[in-house]
Amino acid sequence: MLSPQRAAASGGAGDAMESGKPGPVQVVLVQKDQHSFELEEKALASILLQDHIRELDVVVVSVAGAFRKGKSFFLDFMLRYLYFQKEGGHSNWLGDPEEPLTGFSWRGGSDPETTGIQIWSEVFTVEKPGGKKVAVVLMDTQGAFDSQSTVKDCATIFALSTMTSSVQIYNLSQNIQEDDLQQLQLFTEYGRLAMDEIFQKPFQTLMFLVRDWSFPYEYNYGLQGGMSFLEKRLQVKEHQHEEIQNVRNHIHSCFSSVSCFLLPHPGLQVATSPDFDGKLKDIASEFKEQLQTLILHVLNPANLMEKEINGSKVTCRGLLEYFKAYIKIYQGEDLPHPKSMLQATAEANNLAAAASAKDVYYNNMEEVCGGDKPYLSPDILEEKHCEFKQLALDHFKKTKKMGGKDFSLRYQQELEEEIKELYENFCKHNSSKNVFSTFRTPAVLFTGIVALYIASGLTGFIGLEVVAQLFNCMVGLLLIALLTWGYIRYSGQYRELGGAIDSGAAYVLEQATSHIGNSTQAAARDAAAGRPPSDKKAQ
Ligand SMILES: Nc1nc2c(ncn2[C@@H]2O[C@H](COP(=O)(O)OP(=O)(O)OP(=O)(O)O)[C@@H](O)[C@H]2O)c(=O)[nH]1
Ligand SMILES: [Mg+2]
Repeated sequence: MLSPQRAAASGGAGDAMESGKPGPVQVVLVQKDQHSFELEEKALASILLQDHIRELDVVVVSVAGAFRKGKSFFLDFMLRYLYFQKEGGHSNWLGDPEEPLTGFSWRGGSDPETTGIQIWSEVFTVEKPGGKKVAVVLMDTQGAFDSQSTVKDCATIFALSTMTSSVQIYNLSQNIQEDDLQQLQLFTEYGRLAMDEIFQKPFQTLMFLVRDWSFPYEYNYGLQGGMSFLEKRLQVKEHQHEEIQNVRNHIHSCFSSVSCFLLPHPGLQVATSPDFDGKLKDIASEFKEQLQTLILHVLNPANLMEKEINGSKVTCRGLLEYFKAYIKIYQGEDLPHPKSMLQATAEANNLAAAASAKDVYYNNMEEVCGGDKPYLSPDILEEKHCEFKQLALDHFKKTKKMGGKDFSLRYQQELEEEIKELYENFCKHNSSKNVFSTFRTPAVLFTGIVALYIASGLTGFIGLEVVAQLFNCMVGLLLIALLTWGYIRYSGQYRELGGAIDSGAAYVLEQATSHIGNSTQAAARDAAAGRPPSDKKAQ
């Protein structure tokens, strides 16, 4: 027999595996600086693949919630119960009043203690009323909302523990607040996202555990009071705002069963004394009474629900595989990043403002050079672009947005990029409306044919037969090019060949115009150089 009191020192989760004594084992490791997660596969396998339990259906009881709210402390009492049950189960399982509480590492103070996900190295076998043996695993989790974890970190821990447990105890302090429900909604949605092909409710039992309940005169301590309180809190009424209704419907749609337990305050010694080490004598008797009821309820063999995924029960061996699969999903980049409410709202504000500013630009440009508008000179088009771009940017800046100036600058830059792309498209569309540009290629080819034809006639007339023949050949070639171009435009086939003819014609035109331009400039220069010096002076 091994009780947690004699278990491995609760300092290092992982020591338990080396020392051979039962203790907490780190199964999900969090790198707080890098915000990354790792599965300690070997440690998890050495627990879940033990011969006597690997093929048993598994029951996983997990406790999750905000940091510093007595989660590990509560789990240690569950351990006590399970060890006393294992010994033969006498009634006073709470133990000796002088015995300090050990097991999962817990302590006073304001800084977080548990990190990642830990499970107890000893898996308990419990016989259910029908005689079926199940394996019970206890899971402790890192407290949410500490100052080092991002929303994504907290959501990942909560989601992973909810996905791998059959009973998730959501540990809350004093009350069930709307923000508690909203966080639960966000975290469970993050979990649901990672599970593909869910045919039923994705998660099993959720128990709201309200610590330090101070209103027993409204709702009694315990399960009954808790259930009436929860019913009131999760009520969906018609006149409620959609947002309030959504949260409640989401919770009901995610868990097959939802319950609530109201636990009294454990006394000032527990909450405030730096010397408190878990001795029963220092704990308020009302708390101990309700704690016993709670643990007997959660760990009652009749209430132990085997872990099910998509309707089939999971064995210890299966649980290891699920752990491996789920952690991979959270390590990948496929899932969206859950964000703080402010950040998500600020992003949505900025995106909406940018979209509406883009509309301002687009609609105004459409008015000027849209599909049914005639060709516009490129200079005027650019002028209009600058005017409407400024209008759009003013609209973006004017719209009220959360998140501050620096934050919105990023979205403004993106908006400018998008406007630039739109402008390029408008330019292309506009130039395609230019009649000359449409007929540029045939015009160039036709001019070439006429010029070469005349040249062939002239050279033939002065007796240069060979040169005339050469010109005739070139006329033939250009004629073929013209006909081919016409066929390609008509049929839409061989577009690459059509493109080559177009760029050839464009090149010839460019050369010809630049040549003409150069010779005009040279003529002007010559004319200027030929002027008498007196003229220059006179100027
Ligand atoms: N007020 C109050 N304090 C409690 C209760 N249960 C335990 N504590 C005290 O809360 C402190 C933190 O206990 P832990 O079990 O380490 O808390 P935790 O939620 O596991 O904390 P993290 O691991 O940091 O997330 C200890 O000083 C306990 O004595 C309770 O029901 N009410
Ligand atoms: Mg803890």
